[in-house]
Amino acid sequence: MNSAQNFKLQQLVASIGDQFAVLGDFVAGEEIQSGHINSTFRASYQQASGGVHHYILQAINHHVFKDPFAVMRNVETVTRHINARVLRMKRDLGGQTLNLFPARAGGTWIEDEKGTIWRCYNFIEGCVTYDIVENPRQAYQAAHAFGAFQDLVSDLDASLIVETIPDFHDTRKRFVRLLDAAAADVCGRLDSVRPEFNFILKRENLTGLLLDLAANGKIPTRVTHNDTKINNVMIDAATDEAVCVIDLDTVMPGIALYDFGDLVRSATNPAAEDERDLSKVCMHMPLFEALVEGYLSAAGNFLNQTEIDHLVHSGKLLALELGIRFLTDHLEGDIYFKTHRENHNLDRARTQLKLVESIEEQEAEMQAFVRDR
Ligand code: ADP
Ligand code: GN1
Ligand code: MG
Repeated sequence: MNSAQNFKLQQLVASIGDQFAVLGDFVAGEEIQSGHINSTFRASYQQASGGVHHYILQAINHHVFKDPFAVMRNVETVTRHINARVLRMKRDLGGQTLNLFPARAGGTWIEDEKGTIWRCYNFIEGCVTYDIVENPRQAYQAAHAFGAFQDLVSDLDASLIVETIPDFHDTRKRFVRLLDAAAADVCGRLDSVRPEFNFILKRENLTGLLLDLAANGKIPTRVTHNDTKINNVMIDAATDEAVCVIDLDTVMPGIALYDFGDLVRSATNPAAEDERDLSKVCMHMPLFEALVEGYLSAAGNFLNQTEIDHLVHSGKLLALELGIRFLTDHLEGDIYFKTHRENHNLDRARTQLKLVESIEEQEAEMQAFVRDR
């Protein structure tokens, strides 16, 4: 970044931060690059008493979230519920929870001159997010945290939550949208992605299994997180303990298995989500085992047997679903996920499909681990 760009960034962060009830004098702002959807900044403020306070300032992506006000109402409901429950339980879940800071003009958000909605969160201190899990302890901790999150919101009145992205995990509809994108082929990219496209076509039968089980009442609808990617949980930098689940924009009624499946696809792969060398991409068994143990240690007492029987399937399904979504975005001209290089969504789609393949190869072993544990 050159100095003119940095000057603009500092001005932007300071002017947004100014509109929230933050304490101290603005020192610096920096953009946080992880995350494919919102624009996220860390703002630092010097305190009169010495020391520096950090805050998160985040612009909601209104191309993805068509009703950002509904997103904010959901986030208010969910954070209030979680904070009340954590307080009631008199249990310190790692000491930090996510809180919205009020805007000086009232409410929990501000609107900038372009009509973008911004919010301010407490910065979860001493923690980091990982795009790639480094060891089984982190996987165990992350899965435990998302299981505990599902437990915390299990008594939240689902009618208070707006479905901010309808059919978010409806893999069958995601599949149909891919077919539509391929038929339209607006960027003329279909011919160059035939192997990936055909790989997905062959697996159409996977897309409806959980939807059918839910429709038949075999698995319940719960309030779930719906975006349990490994970098959506803050992990203590010193102890590797999961401290706080973040990115609450997609908390909606859903299926618990989607949360577990998203963990499998994002936390068992020792390579990056956009790794170009596919020989590095695989489902790593020790990480899967840690996820199962961590998740069931928090969620095992409320999941039913059908849910437990489909833990492995959920990993395969979510990798396929993300493969479908990234390939669709590639065909549609990169209009949904943030991209940083040419063919970025295609590279991401390829890693997800490689993961599907890797899970297929190890499915029997994974299933045996869940059964015999
Ligand atoms: P996106 O929807 O774009 O993924 P996130 O809410 O996940 O946005 O935020 C992006 C990144 O910003 C996270 O992966 C994390 O590294 C960082 N982040 C977000 N909220 C906080 C917070 N309250 N404290 C510290 N870091 C945060
Ligand atoms: C997005 O916002 P982020 O980066 O945590 C996406 C998820 C995908 C993920 C893939 C609202 O998550 O659904 O699984 O990218 N979020 C939304 O990396 O679409
Ligand atoms: Mg995120």
